[in-house]
Amino acid sequence: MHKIAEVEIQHDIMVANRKLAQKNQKILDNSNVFGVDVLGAIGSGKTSLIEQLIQEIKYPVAVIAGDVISKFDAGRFEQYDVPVIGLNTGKECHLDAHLVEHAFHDLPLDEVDILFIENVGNLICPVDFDLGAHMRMVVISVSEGDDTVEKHPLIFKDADLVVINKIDIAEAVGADSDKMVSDVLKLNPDVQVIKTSLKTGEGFKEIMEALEKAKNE
Ligand SMILES: Nc1nc2c(ncn2[C@@H]2O[C@H](COP(=O)(O)OP(=O)(O)OP(=O)(O)O)[C@@H](O)[C@H]2O)c(=O)[nH]1
Ligand SMILES: [Mg+2]
Repeated sequence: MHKIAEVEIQHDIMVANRKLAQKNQKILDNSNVFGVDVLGAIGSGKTSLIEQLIQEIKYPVAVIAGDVISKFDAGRFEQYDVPVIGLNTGKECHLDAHLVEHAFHDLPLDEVDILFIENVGNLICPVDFDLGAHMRMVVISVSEGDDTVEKHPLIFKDADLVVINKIDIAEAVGADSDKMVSDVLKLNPDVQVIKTSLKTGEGFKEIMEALEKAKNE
């Protein structure tokens, strides 16, 4: 009996979130904003990647930074003089469409072309919570181990772009980055997978091109 009630509540939450996500996408579309949900493993380089993109992208950019507690990542983005909203999720391990909609109220969306939404770092909870973004970019790194994709398949099935970061340290941590690429493609044959090092710059240009292409589609 107890289990049945839990499933129903969960179901309602998912339905409500999907509706709000659709509403969010309409809000973005009305302001001509391309939304990118940046999700992936903890410490894989999500903030570092967005920081570099902010500096290179020629369009006006804004960021929503999701963290369990604190405003560490929001603080990192603020130094680039772009609109930033830090969202705390408290005990939750993911952003949801309702939280993101609140952040929209405090962003000058009509002056923005690309909105990056950095989700809470992990490969499990954010999967089911559509935020209304146009693109899901999943960032993992070799330091989580080259079996990460096999162990957490769901997040890769819905990804529009997968970044495998920190290839500069692949040898040091004994990870086979090519295996990680082929594991992603087994789950999602059409997705673009880009190997990067944000330390050496390898692969960064391809991410810029992939974003530009997706934005203009
Ligand atoms: N060697 C190496 N280190 C990197 C690379 N990219 C990021 N880092 C480092 O990895 C650490 C974590 O980077 P962040 O950008 O904070 O990672 P994150 O995914 O935003 O982390 P959370 O928000 O806490 O989940 C930092 O010390 C970065 O300098 C890379 O390509 N190579
Ligand atoms: Mg971060």
